Amino acid sequence: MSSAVETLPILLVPDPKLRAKARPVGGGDADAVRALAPRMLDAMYKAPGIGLAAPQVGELLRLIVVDLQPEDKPAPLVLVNPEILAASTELATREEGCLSLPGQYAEVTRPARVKLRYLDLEGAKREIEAEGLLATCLQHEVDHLNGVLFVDHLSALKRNMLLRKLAKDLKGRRD
Ligand code: K1U
Ligand code: ZN
Repeated sequence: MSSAVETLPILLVPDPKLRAKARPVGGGDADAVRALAPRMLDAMYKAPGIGLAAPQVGELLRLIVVDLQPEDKPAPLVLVNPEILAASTELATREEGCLSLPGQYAEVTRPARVKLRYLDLEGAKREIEAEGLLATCLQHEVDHLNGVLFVDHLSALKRNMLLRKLAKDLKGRRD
């Protein structure tokens, strides 16, 4: 008998769970979240990626994980019930990808800096101020908690092109 914990599969577009609004983590979720967070980090490192939101692994909870330096020395961040408290008026454009839309990339414009409030795994209130790739990644992950994908920030034309290409690529993988 094997005791190995299986890697969580990452849902792909058009899974409806990726379009649902996740619910806040409550006191009764503490054990489930403490078990889920390391499994999400494991799935993110293996993908590989720099962020992952619970809905991407089928759990409609407001929980995200981020690590911008997965191949260097790990610096995992686990954010429970993250909320964007402030966003700069200055914008930044950066190429984004998404583990739920494998192989698809596009330039997305978002606030350059953000301040978030969240709970850590011990339930302590924390705040983080971010700029650069971390700001982009945190906004991308919080979007996932609201059923929003990076393609929603694009024009309808670019979005549809990208979604059609994804459908074709995924069909190619299956055939
Ligand atoms: O949420 C996700 O789907 C993860 C996504 C996060 C993200 C990437 C880029 C900009 C914004 C948000 C990814 O991690 S896609 C993969 C990726 O960017 C990457 C993979 C390996 C090494 C470095 C980056
Ligand atoms: Zn994503």
